[in-house]
Amino acid sequence: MGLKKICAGIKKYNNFLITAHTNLEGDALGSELAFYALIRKLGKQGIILNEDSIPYGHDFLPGIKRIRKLDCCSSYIKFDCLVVLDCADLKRTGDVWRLNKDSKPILNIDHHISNQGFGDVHWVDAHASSCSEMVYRIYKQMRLSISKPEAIAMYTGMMTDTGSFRYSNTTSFTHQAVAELLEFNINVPLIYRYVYENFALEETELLIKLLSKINFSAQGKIAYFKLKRGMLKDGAISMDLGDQLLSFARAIKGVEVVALFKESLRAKNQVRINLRSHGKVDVNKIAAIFGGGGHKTAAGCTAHGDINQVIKNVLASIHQDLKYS
Ligand SMILES: [Mn+2]
Repeated sequence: MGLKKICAGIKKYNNFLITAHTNLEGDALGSELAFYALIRKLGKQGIILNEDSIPYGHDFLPGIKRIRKLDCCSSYIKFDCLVVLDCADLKRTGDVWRLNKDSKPILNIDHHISNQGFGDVHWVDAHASSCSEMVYRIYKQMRLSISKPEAIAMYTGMMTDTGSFRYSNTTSFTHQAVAELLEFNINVPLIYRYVYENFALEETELLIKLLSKINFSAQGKIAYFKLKRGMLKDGAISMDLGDQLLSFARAIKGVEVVALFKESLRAKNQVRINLRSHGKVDVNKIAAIFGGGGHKTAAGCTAHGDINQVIKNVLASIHQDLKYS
């Protein structure tokens, strides 16, 4: 299955429920907004709905107010097709997938290598930089014109998932797409500032505190952070802050893999794990051992159990992989 089947699917239905993964970030939001604009250009209707609320710093995205958060009224939403963006599996939508009580057809558009192809029509391209880049390709395939709001949305998605066009998922196609989007006079420095240089002072203080708690293993090849629930009692750590910790650690000479272990604020004995790699270790495979997935150089999973035991188990798997890489 692929792009053409997705386009045929879009043409077939008229009322879309559009969603993406929990812990929203630039690519989830960017692909949702660009996809919504696309179906509107085709004269169709849709609603964007997510389990989580809009993350800090993303209010600049045109049309962001249109994005709704799951609540008790959500079960009354009528749709004839569920569109799942940027999700390796259906459960990554949180509880949004449960709204599909009547088993309406599902379109699955994603770039995670761990995506097994759920849904009635799926298009999974692990070589795409981002889900936003895939939505860009739908525009091209359907010969739809792009206007400034969706150009901003897709640019933000591509920028976010490529670490500002520096990770290995950045291709010449990504740059070609971005070159076209920049024709709309997008204010790049402003987007960058909103997304990356927008820390609240309290977050900065927390970041400094957390950075000082960095741990190393495997002769400095693994760097990791253990974030206990109490450390985050002043509100959840934002994805951005987690990203800062991961980015900082992966910039240290000799570090091959970075891991962030975070005790869940929602459920006891649940640990969220974020992994980054320079490529020697396939962190998608490591995450898969613990029921998660993602990309070769960026992946995540949720493990159950005591955080110290979880750290021990995950580090053992990474050690094993380092030995053979
Ligand atoms: Mn993505």
